Amino acid sequence: MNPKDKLNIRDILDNLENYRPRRKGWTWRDKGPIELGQFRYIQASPSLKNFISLPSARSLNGIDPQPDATITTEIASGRFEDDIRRMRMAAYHGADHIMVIRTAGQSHMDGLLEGTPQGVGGVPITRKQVRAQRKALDMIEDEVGRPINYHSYVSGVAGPEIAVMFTEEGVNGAHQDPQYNVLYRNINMVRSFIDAAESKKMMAYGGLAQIDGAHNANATARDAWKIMPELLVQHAINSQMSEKIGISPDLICLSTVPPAAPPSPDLKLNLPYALALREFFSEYKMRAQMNTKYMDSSTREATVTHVLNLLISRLTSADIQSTITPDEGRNVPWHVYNIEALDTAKQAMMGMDDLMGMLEFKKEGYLVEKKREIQERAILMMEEIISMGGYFNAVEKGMFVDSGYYPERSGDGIARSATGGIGAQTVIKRATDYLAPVTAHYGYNNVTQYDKTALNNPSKLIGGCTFENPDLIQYIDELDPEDNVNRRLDDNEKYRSTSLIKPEVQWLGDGVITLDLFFPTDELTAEAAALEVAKQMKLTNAEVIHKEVLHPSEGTRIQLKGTIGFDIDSSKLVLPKKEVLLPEDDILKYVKKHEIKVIAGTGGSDEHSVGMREILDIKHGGVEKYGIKYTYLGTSVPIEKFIDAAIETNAQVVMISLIISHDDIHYKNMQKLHDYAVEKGVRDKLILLAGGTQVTPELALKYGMDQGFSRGTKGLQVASFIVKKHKEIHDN
Ligand code: Z98
Repeated sequence: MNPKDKLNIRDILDNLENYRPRRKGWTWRDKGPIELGQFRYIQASPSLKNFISLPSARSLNGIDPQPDATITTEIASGRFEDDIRRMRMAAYHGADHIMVIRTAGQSHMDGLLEGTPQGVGGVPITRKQVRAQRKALDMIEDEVGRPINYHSYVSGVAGPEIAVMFTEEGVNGAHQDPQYNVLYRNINMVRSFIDAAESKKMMAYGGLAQIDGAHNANATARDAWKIMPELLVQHAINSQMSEKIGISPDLICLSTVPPAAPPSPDLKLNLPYALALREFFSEYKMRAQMNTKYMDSSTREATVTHVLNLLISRLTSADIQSTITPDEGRNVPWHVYNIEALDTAKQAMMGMDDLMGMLEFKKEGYLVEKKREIQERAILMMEEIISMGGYFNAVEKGMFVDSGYYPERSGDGIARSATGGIGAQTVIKRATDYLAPVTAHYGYNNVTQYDKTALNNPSKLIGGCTFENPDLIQYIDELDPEDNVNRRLDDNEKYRSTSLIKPEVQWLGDGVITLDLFFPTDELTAEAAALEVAKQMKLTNAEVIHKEVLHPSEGTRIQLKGTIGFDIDSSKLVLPKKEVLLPEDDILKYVKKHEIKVIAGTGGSDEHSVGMREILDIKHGGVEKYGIKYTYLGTSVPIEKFIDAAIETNAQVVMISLIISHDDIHYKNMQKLHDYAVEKGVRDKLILLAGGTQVTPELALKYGMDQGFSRGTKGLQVASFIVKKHKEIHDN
């Protein structure tokens, strides 16, 4: 794919029934020290083929060092076709683990849907959507030059069906934890564990990475940091089950969330916990997830907590680094927040590269004592669960997600009955001649009665099942004639195939914009005033998405979203010509070889010198930074003096600042400068540059200058022009 071309969703959907994933299973990043630009990084991974680097990389030759951890982004717009575009943007910013959130509470659906219905807060997972997204990611990973893992969730009573579909379609990772179903979705515990056994068996066959659900206890518990011992217990139960069923330990990922967040003493609570966890579960992988419990609508606050969480990841370890929080806490899962969170992770992780190569934890004192205390509490809890008769009995007695710091109990845990919940009484004992002719199947499968050689793969009886022979998969394109992607693509086709464009936050042509406002008043008034602004600006669906009191009476900040009702015709826009600047290093090298001298000043009766000084001085990146020497003649300099001084000092460049535009005096002075240079016979040798708020390049050229520079000009632009022109004149 060419970065200059947009993804064509219709092409992706074309012939989808015959698309086959090109690989199965999870891929970790290549890791190890790398040399990049002028630096050596230790906890790093090779650069991408196509990427967008951090803004500050502008001063570092655009390098884009990638951390060693797999970086996740969760995408949840509700339209899979728009999510695909976001995936491509995310990959350019360093995501190689794309988690598609299913529509809100999909665990409550009893079976798999087909087609491409629109979702709420995520997509209802279907084969067509999964296949289209895997196909798109196959293209995107070629573009960025790194494998991208595609991920969703295996839960609810449809769990095993979803696991089959994911394995068939080359999904690379999934959340799977029976405790999640039991505790948060009230699915019968017997059914959940049986389903989990089946699902995990298939995930093991498909090489999918598995993420557990312990983090949900953090998000649910009243005081998230008090359930630290239980988190270790939950991780233990799921990881042991997964390993015994056959998932390779390096694909068993513990979903760990730093349990606390500021204003609690973040690191004092989170660091001992992180160490306790990693010591207990060193053979497994850590999926470091953000703490959403204490996230609100402030992206600034969410980002700070995110960075503290990233610090924990660097102080301990993270194999997969999640970046969801600023989205999820704010509940505005828009393109821009996925990208911002990815950049936050990349920036913070590379900024903290090799932290533990320089530091060491104290061997005694608070940190080790607290770590051990958490571990002891977890072991005690596990022992009590065993003495109660096992997990099911413990859940019946409300042992889990209790807000007490174990062994303290508050009595507010989630209690479920072993005979109750969704799917209760649906588990029956397999008959003695039970047989399922499928490749990956948990437990008793009486295949040898038919074929002794089929013991290790019962699907041999039917010549291979859908895992070996994808042609057996029943592909259903669409079920709903209205709620499907074809309809949606038709509805917003004009934004794909004409020059019309519209601002968007998550869906093509959604027309949503955000406004950032400050009102010198209290919160309630500010909110009402913001909505009034929206009304007068003719925004529809206006909604306040964030407010921050700066002072109870002096002022409130409001962030507002609303929808505009018009399109922009991009073919009618007048685009400024984008000047290609020389790289800073090239300018420096050239000026070192060829001395360049400038005569500068404000011309005529112009006393405004600040802008010109900024272009000259090294402090704010003026031309001096590149080795160009200048003589500053001062303000209100007679026009002739510029040329005379240039001749006298052998300068090759004249820079004249002309702010005053009254009576077109700026044009007249440019012309005068040019004419006088001609009169003196030096025009060919001199580079004449004019600058000022009313000086456009077009007008400067018209009045005899070599170039004009307007408001917002930086020294680099001027230096780059001078070098290019100098080369041209002196032919070198
Ligand atoms: C995350 N987005 O972990 P529903 N299984 C497990 C889960 O943690 C989840 C689901 C299934 C966050 C947290 N987690 C959200 C173990 C969800 C999803 O019921 O369809 O929402 O299941 O990345």
